[in-house]
Amino acid sequence: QRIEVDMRAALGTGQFVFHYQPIVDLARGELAGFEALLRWHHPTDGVLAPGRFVEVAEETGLINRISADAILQAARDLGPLLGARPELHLAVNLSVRQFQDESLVELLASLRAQGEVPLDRFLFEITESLMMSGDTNTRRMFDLVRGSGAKIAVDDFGTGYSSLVYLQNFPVDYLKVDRSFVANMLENEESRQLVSSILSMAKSLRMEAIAEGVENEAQMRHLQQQQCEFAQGYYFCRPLALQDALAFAEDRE
Ligand code: G
Ligand code: G
Ligand code: MN
Ligand code: NA
Repeated sequence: QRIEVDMRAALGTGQFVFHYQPIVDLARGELAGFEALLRWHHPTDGVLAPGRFVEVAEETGLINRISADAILQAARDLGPLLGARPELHLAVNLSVRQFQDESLVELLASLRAQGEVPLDRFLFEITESLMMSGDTNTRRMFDLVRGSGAKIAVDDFGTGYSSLVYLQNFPVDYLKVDRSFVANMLENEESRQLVSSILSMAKSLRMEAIAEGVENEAQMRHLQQQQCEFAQGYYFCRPLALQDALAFAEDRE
């Protein structure tokens, strides 16, 4: 497969970088952090989104190196910004395979050794399927990540089949409300009820909620009224290249 050959050649060359989507604190109307979204600056095919390459990266296991490189680079890039605004969080997606791999331990150690960004500024986004995998290593990894001070969010919450028991058994800090619910919540009573259930579930479990895919002011206001703590989406901002993310953060000071 050409893509795999290209991917191996790209390792360590800086072709994999993050774009950053702002996450806003709804009560304060302030920037709370960024979600890091992987992009591949392919030498001939342009800028590729994860949909084009993450599956192959996962199958080949290359995702661990690609992601670790990108995260270490992000920590260096964001060091000065986080120094100026220490309350910012950087949310990073980890697949099931990444979360269960020993290289996560090394990554946390490298981040700590690098010292640019304290680990408690990181928020790792995992999927519901990770909690259901039953892998005995998962629990150990959870404790390791939480022990480092990093936070954990469950991404796309509500689209998987996780039961409440998993949420009780795993120490999770945030639930991310899947954007499909947000997209429909003002027109569709069921989506609205779902969003409101997820928000109250988060509250009763002492977690905070981050709504994804907010595309207009009406959605933003509804979430604010429902006391959803954080939101992201095109209404606020698209994912930005590093320089633009820095400018965005400076504007909000
Ligand atoms: O912009 P968007 O196309 O970036 O992202 C599409 C999907 O790819 C999202 O579901 C997101 O969770 C996933 N994704 C983005 N960046 C990463 C990453 O660094 N690692 C992993 N495993 N998934 C990512
Ligand atoms: O699954 P993950 O949540 O990590 O997905 C992030 C994906 O959602 C990225 O592909 C990102 O580009 C996309 N995205 C971010 N904001 C919006 C939005 O407001 N609307 C839509 N449709 N997609 C969004
Ligand atoms: Mn995500
Ligand atoms: Na998501």
